[in-house]
Amino acid sequence: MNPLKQKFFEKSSALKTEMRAYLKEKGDTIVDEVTLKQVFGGMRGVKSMIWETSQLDAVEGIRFRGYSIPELREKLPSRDGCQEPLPEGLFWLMLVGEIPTQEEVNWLCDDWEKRNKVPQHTYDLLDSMPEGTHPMTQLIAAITATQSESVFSKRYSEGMPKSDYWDATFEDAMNLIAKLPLIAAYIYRKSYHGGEHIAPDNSLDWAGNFAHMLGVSDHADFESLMRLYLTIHADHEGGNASAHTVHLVGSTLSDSYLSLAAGMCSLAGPLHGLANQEVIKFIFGMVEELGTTDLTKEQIGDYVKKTLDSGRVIPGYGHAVLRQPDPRFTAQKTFAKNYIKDDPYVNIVWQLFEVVPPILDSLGKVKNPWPNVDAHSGAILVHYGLKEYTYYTVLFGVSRALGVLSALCWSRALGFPLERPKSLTFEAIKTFVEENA
Ligand code: CMX
Repeated sequence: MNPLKQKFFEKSSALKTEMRAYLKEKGDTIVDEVTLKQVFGGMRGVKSMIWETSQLDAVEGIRFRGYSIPELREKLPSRDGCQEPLPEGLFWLMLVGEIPTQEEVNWLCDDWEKRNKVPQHTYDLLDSMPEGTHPMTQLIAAITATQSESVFSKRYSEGMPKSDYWDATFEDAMNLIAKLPLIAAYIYRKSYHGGEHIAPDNSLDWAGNFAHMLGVSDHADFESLMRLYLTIHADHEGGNASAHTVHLVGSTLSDSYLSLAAGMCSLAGPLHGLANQEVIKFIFGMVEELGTTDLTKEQIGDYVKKTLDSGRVIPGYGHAVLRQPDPRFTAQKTFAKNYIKDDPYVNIVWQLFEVVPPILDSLGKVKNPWPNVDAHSGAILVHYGLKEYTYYTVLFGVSRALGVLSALCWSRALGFPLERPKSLTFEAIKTFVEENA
């Protein structure tokens, strides 16, 4: 058995035994009360699932297995000459709860390289899609088509016992993650560069190779950006829409491919991952209307208010859980400060950071006026030449696969059942309230 799989098996078997015993003893403990506001309001904050790979605090932001983003930047292995962490290291950490050694990360890098073959019919399907098909639609279709490779699906049809679900899910997760940069780069080159594809450079790491195959910049800093980007977007505990979708669909024993494709459908919504394209579109629109990138705060403020008055949201701001600036925003701001000097679009992102929160606060209804992860990414990508913003959510999706698929391995290893919450009609709610007044 490979070293990561062996470690995962040992850790998950131990936790499964511990959890079962714990539930037997404490299973009737009440952990939450649910109000009508939560029932009607998108289940905000209802404690109702187990997600081992990361946990979100409203003020502090995300912690992956207890480590904050600044700690990950310091502790995760990196590649020679690059200060940013390797996403392979984060995957290892999420899967087995330990910061890997450099050797372990090198092993994972090599293992993914061996698994990174994409079936021809996936490329043929992408080639058959009409010009202008949104890259997220292409990604979802391509992941679904690649499901023909699913080890879980094959073994299930052959009568796989429950005790082996974790193993087949592990194989699918590893295979799919290894293939995703090739699929995603293919979508990019096909959509914006006349189908001139760039062969992988297998001497590079997972993120570095992805940056190479995108072919937007031969600057080593772009590879560094991709390593950071693919690390910080990976996971945001289990209740966010893309993660929860993967969890829900996976609970039916749909394999990793179908579960991830479903999660990508969630990520493709403008209130979630698509916000990263909406942010730069918003900034481009503002620059076009005002005729300059040299904007005053008053001009930006007026444009923001006009957007709000027209009944739209300010993309990249607000969050369902966070109540402070998103540390993923701050990590990108730090990156931009270290690597980029005086870029007009980066400067606008920083001006928006000063202008937007007081305006959103003044509306009196926005619970979190601060920037989220999507507020910054576009301006940095534009700086390195990746200007085709309809592609941005695909980058988010490639990263998100690391978190949701490692979590899916845990779900199958811990034997979590089919998810099935209760819904009610409004009439039933009113009757319940009356009877319990
Ligand atoms: N601009 C304008 N209005 C906003 C707002 C924003 N950025 N954020 C919240 N509001 C509004 C909501 O639309 C809601 O208005 P109504 O009561 O009129 O419907 C009100 O403020 C209360 O919303 P909330 O409780 O503060 O926020 P929610 O938990 O309902 O929604 C989110 C969270 C992210 C959907 C929302 O802040 C938003 O629409 N932001 C802009 C889109 C965005 O950046 N999404 C990306 C999030 C990160 C990610 O998943 O990638």
